[in-house]
Amino acid sequence: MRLPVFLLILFVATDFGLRVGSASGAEIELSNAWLRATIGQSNVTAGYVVIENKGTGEDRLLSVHTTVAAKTEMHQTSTGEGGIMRMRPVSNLSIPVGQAVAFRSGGDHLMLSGIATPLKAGDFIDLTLSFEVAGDLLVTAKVSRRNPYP
Ligand SMILES: [Cu+2]
Repeated sequence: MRLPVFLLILFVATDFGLRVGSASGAEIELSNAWLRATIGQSNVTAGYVVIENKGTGEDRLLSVHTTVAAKTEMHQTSTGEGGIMRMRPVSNLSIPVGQAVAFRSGGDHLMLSGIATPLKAGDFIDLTLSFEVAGDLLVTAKVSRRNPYP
């Protein structure tokens, strides 16, 4: 009797999750994820991903997590006085309908710190992006010295 009950619970839970997801109107697509390979013994690096909202409702990126870094922040880059680039962490990021928000080299980026093991070119690292509406989405990032999606 145990197995059918378990399957029923799983089915109900999955069905409920799908309904919540489709009612919200947010449909998030993640692409071009990559992390810059760490240099020497450095324990920080930047990450990049394109987030596209193909749904009918706004969504919001709340946090990013990966097991290889103690902390992953969303950083916005701006050019200040004298053309000096500054970056500051933001607590969340709006993903408007029909738009693609890109973390890209030279612009907004993910900032990974507390990396215990160096990230080598050719590695693949899973990132979990938590959205207000779409929930947790997983994307696999390629580790590279330069943008592998030119
Ligand atoms: Cu940064």
